[in-house]
Amino acid sequence: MSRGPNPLVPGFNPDPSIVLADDAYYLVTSTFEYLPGIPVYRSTDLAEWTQIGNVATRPEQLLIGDVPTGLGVWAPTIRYREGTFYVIVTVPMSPKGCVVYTATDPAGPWDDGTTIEGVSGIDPDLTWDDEGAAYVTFSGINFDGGGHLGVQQVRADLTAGKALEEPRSLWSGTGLKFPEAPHLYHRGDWWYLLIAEGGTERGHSVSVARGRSPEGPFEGHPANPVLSARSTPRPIQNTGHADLVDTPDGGSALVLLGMRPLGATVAFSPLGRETFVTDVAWVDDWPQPEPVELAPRAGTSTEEFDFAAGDLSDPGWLAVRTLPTEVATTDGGRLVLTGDGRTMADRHPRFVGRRQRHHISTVAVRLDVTAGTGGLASRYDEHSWYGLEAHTDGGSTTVTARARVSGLAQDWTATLPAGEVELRIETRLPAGGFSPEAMGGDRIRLVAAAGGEDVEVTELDGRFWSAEVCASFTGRVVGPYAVDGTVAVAGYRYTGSESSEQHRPGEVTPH
Ligand code: 6LW
Repeated sequence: MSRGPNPLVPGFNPDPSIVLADDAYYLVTSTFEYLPGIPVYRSTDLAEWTQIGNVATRPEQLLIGDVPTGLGVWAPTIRYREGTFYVIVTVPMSPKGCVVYTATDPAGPWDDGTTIEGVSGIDPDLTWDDEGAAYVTFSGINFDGGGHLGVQQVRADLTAGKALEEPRSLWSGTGLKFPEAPHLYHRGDWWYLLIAEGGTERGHSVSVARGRSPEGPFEGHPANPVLSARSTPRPIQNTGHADLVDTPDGGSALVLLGMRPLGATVAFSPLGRETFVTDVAWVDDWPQPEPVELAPRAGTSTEEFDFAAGDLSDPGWLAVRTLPTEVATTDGGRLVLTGDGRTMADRHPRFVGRRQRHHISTVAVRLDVTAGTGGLASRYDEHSWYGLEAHTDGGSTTVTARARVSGLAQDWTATLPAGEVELRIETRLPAGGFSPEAMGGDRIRLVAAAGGEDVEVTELDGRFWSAEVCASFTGRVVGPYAVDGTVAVAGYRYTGSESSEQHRPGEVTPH
């Protein structure tokens, strides 16, 4: 039986990196233009995870206040050595560049980070040789337009923040595009170099090489790539960007990113790139990963916030290019957002949200919109979002459902009685078979309820808010926002579950 559950850490959680330290596992993922940056998840059994904090909880740690969408925090690596946790990451288009953070408690606080000069690229890995020399191995990129340089490496002084040599080229895979996400491990007599290649889309793959020293030379596995879902009907696609770890039962496993596409033919992934796990066997001193199997947790997962004091301190809240506490405050058991005219189409919306983690989900907020205009939105980025916006004026509340896809805009309006309004975003699996609905992504219902009335304002085809269409590295983040005046949120409720049916894009049914 394959290891699970899968997804292991659901929702927008790409580029996972993992470390085992003192009988606990710690896992970090990418956050791009969101703050706080780099969630830290903890597990003692490699199966159930709790977010215990974030690496970047102070804006000066990342300097992404104006970073272009999709850049920001890319692909962290977490490691542990002699009582200290290290996270190394690149922050493209921020002055931080390639930066190493340290902490003695992975829940934080983490330090402000030390930039390593002389590393031009993405996806840095950190390891030490037997003498304690630090190696940074990365995917080299010439940001002045020179393109991809393959996997490179430098010895580095982490305290002084500089490379100790010019980058050297290492083994860079089998020739597929974008050799990236390198991780180096010392096991027995070998150093293993694990990389991703093929790009983060359907061709994504894991390849491995080994050598006698961290600097190589490395020889590739004869059957590389050792893992890929490309051109298969597997329900988990895009598998790659892996990190190796020992399992509690004495074996090995990879954590890696993947996507769960929906739709009958061409398939769309509403939740973006998530974190998965799979077992690894060792054959002739080579790692041999198992295919990644879908194994969602059973039952319904619920999260509820009533905004009694301190509720925004939960580490799962996100805001765009700023901290959630800069956008919203709690007051008298309510979350208060103040608008300044900016909408969800702005690069700095007055919005706080949480990851959508299940295909079948409902997010509901209860709002007082007598002193302002605002609502509930699901965001991929400022070009791609949908939601419900409300304002109470006199005896009624006007609710507008808004859908935005890269410059295309459509609105629908409903009128409800005045008073507290509940706004709900509900997502469901697409229909089976070959109906027109089955050709799209998930089905999204935008619902408003007030004064005993429950109105479906519109239903949307979720393909337009999927990683494939949004061309985005992120996923859906759902939460309340304000446009004008003040909007008070009395409660936030998330429920999510998965179907036990396996969706296999493009699978041929024998008859
Ligand atoms: C990441 C790279 C990639 O740095 O996408 O999955 C980039 N592949 O390895 C952003 O997540």
